[in-house]
Amino acid sequence: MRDNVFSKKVFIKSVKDNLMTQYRKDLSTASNQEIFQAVCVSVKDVIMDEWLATQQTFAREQPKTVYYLSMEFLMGRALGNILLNLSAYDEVDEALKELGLNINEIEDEEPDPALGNGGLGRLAACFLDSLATLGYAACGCGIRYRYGMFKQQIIDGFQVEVPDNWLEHGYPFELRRSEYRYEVKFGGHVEQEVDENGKLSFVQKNYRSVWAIPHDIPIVGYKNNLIDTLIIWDAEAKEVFSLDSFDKGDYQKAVEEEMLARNLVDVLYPNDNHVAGKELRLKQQYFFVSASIQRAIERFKQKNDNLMDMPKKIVFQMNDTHPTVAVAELMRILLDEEHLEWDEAWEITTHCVAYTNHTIMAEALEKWPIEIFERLLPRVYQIIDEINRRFVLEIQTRYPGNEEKIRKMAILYDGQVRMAHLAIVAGFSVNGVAKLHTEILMKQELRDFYEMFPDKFNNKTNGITQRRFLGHGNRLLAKWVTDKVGDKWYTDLTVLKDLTEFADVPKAQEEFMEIKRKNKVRLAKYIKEHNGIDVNPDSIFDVQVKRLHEYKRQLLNILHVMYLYNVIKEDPNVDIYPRTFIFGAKAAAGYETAKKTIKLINNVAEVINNDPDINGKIKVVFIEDYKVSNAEMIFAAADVSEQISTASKEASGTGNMKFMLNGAITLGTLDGANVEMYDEVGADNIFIFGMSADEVINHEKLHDYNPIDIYNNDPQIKKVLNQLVDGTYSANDRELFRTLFNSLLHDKEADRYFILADFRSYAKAQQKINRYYQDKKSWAKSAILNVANAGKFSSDRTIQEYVDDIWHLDKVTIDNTG
Ligand code: 26W
Repeated sequence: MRDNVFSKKVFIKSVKDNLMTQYRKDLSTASNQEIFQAVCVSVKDVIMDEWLATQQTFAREQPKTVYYLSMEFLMGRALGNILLNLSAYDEVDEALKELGLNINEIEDEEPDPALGNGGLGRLAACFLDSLATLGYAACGCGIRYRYGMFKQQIIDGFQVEVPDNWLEHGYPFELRRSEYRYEVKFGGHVEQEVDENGKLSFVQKNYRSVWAIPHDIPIVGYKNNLIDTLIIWDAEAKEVFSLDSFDKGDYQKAVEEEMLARNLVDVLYPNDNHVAGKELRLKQQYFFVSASIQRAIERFKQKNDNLMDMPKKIVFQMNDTHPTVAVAELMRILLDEEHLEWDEAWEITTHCVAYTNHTIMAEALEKWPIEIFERLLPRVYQIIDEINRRFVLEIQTRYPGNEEKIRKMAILYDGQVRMAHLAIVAGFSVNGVAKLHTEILMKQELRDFYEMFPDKFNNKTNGITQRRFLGHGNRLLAKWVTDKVGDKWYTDLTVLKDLTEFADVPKAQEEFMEIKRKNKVRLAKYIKEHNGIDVNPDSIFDVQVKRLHEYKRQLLNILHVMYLYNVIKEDPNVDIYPRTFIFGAKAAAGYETAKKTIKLINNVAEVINNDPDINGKIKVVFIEDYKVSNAEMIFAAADVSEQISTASKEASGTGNMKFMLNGAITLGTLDGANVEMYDEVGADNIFIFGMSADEVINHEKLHDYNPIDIYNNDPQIKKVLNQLVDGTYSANDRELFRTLFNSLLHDKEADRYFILADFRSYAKAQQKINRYYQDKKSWAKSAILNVANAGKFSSDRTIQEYVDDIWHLDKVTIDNTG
């Protein structure tokens, strides 16, 4: 069937027909958005058949299914990716050309569904792509936020948040399935009842409830006819509120349920690695978790009659602590609705749920006040209380008389529910996302739990999908790679190793650098259009794109730019190869220091870019609204990848891998997955600087770090810091950056991310890069070797490890002849 629709002729006809039936327009009168919608309908026709075939195969073969529970899925645009995975991209490209259309412009019409903040959400999206491609039954479960991650505008150098109304024109790839809705209950109180068999049961009374309505989004496997599903849940009021309900009885209840449904899924919390502790967020968590578990159990029961077999067919992977209320919700359903005994329910739960930790940042640990929990989820709270009671007994048996252990490990403590503890106690697997991260969890953060449950702990180093981040994002390099080593890399990234032999070949080096240059020209054009800044495609593109957070140290990067500026001002002939420092980052709306850093970057850009003395040596660009769609283009164009977090703070990082795959050379600390990238690519092809994780952790323990000493003893650093408050970058308001200045020198925990401690070592590494780039051959060789050694960082590898060690899924093949 595919061949048919994607033969050029059939496809063109189908698009034209769709334009006619949907809009009564032809190509000459339709807008690009209308053409985009028409193209999507044509593509959807193909998908529908395969989607159905996949679901039928799953129903028949009953493979074990992973339910990936995640508050965030940062999918990025679907059209291009779907075409690529259907192996129809080139045909559609040509077909559109024949119609006088440019596929990129059509793709640009798609809203970028940004239902996530950053790394964790994008990882979930890569995982779904790999699951489908590897042939596993998977169901992503998330929330259909009406407003995703805000759009960022930069106005006068400041970040301004604009709502992201991604559903404005309708989302062509979702399928609303109101027939599969579930009820989710909040509030009220619990009553004990004795049923007809004399058994005690717990019933939630006087609650408010909403419908959870699933919307299915297809996850198209790469050339294998398999289509998995991402379900995003929308909330709907149980009955449309009308004034008539005066008569029907509970007016107040009707109003409250209407309000509940209306607000529940309005907006994604734009915090990354920082909890806001808002009650609505807990409601969101319970809402999508409850609906997803209800659905999983219902599906299971359609074909199985023994619930004790659930662990053979279902695994729930909890993406960080956000969905860990799943533990108690699963218990509740098994106890109250399926009428199992506690021990049976616990047996099932503890073999069905697994937990991934994505961060060691203390401020990201989710803890909910018991008061909120109890009020919002009274029965779920009772169950958590009982899980905690039993767990505390276990601690006491294991460590008699050791109150300290209870204090440190209990799930309920100090008036709070500690979600990570709940996840670890109930989960049969606890994993970190890079080797170093997992080690830190086992030795420091979760040490007591590791001691008690060593077998639960394991590492799964993150990965990225090469289909989107090379195949789609960097078509030129993808073709070059295929020419050199064949196209097997689409499903086996380790074949990139075969590029090694080309690293030393001058012709290959030239081709590679030419592709990089073309990608830089493409990005330069984007920057000109979006930022109005001219950049030189022959300069080094030095890029830091990621969420703005103090631990990621964008401040270190920009302070170094300020330092370079001083160096050039002092000696205009200094040997500095032209460099463009490119930033892209969103700051959480309430994160003042992060927002100030954005303003600083923009003000530094303003000063430096307009100073004729600089003579094109350095330029600073802040790319507005960094998101998945422009990220693909940015990775492709980068020469230097800045991965400069304070060692021990970045759990893994995944942007680092995307840059590497696109042949950028990493400038980084030995943090997160950088450590493993270093192991793969070798010391000659990566620039490492700064303190090690152990050193950082030691300073934190000893409280012996004093940034003032560095400030006082290093005149160049002193000068840069003083420029934060002497008007150099804020002539009209010298106090503008005082908070940044103080955060480095005078706050209680001054420079808690060791920026000054690592500054010299960073500057030195930057200087090495300056020299190395001028040796074009060596640079090209290293860059090619980065691509060649990126094989490990495919999310296909990661997913296969999850399957082998945690999920134990069955491989499925879809027969497409039927
Ligand atoms: C509750 C507030 C909150 C929101 C988001 C806390 C924590 C988060 C996420 C865990 C933050 C996040 O995205 N973490 C990133 O996860 C990536 C995927 O594993 C890692 O590569 C990054 O290092 C990690 O920061």
